[in-house]
Amino acid sequence: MDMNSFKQEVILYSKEIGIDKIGFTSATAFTELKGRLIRQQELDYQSGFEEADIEKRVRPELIFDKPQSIISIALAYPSKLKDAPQSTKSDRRGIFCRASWGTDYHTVLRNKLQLLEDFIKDKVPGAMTKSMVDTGELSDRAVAERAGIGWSAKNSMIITPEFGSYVYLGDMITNLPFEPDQPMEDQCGTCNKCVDVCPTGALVQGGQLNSSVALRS
Ligand code: B12
Repeated sequence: MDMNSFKQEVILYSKEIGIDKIGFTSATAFTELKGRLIRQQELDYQSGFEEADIEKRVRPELIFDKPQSIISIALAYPSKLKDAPQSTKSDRRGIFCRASWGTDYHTVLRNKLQLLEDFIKDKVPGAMTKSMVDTGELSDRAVAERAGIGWSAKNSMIITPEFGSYVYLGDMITNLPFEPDQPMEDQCGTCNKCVDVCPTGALVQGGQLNSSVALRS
């Protein structure tokens, strides 16, 4: 099978089903991330939501038989509410975090990944896949960064040139040898505003978040 043209087919199909960005990376170990995760654990900077087994987080072959590639997807969420109801003295309105508007993002991304899995399996009999969104073993950001979805920013988010950081991420491990994409260059440069103004000080330094502070406040 010509993997390059199949990759293009997968990209085209992803657009059809409303995936905003897609990238491909190898399934090799996330070696740099490992040290990072150990350090976060030692410092007690973790949130408790992370997969506890660090080896599983950084070595895809521990959670999938003979992995060859990982597909990363990003879905943008709206950052502005059209015709937002005004809060008035007699009719007070609360403000919900924009990331919580609409259907739970886990459901939305899982459904898109399922469609993508069905498409791949239909075209390539014997294709194996394992998808995850947020609650899986892998670091969704580390996958997205390596697959060229965006850069790993100082505020610790993956920032895309198109949608900023307002994207949710999902991953699919496969046994197909898709050609990997290139990671994107860091675009934070010397800007340090997020760290300087972080109201709780949870951003300890560029790229490092102390979750225990973030969750306490
Ligand atoms: C635990 C967790 C949290 C914790 C801790 C967040 C954190 N910064 O670590 C808490 C509860 C605080 C949290 C909050 C939020 N989260 Co959260 N969270 C996760 C979860 C489950 C694991 C993240 C993790 O392992 N962090 C540990 C750090 C160490 O690793 P990492 O961020 O994954 O990977 C990066 C760093 O390791 C860095 N890195 C690696 N080596 C090195 C070396 C150096 C020197 C440096 C500087 C950096 C660096 O590069 C990696 C890739 O970018 C992921 C889902 C998943 N399974 O991955 C979602 C996830 C990261 N969260 C997400 C979101 C949307 C949020 C919130 C915006 C939710 C909200 N509305 O408030 C906030 C953002 C807060 C923030 N600035 O991070 C998205 C991020 C999307 C994006 N664009 O980046 C994810 C990917 C969920 C998803 N599938 O979409 N989250």
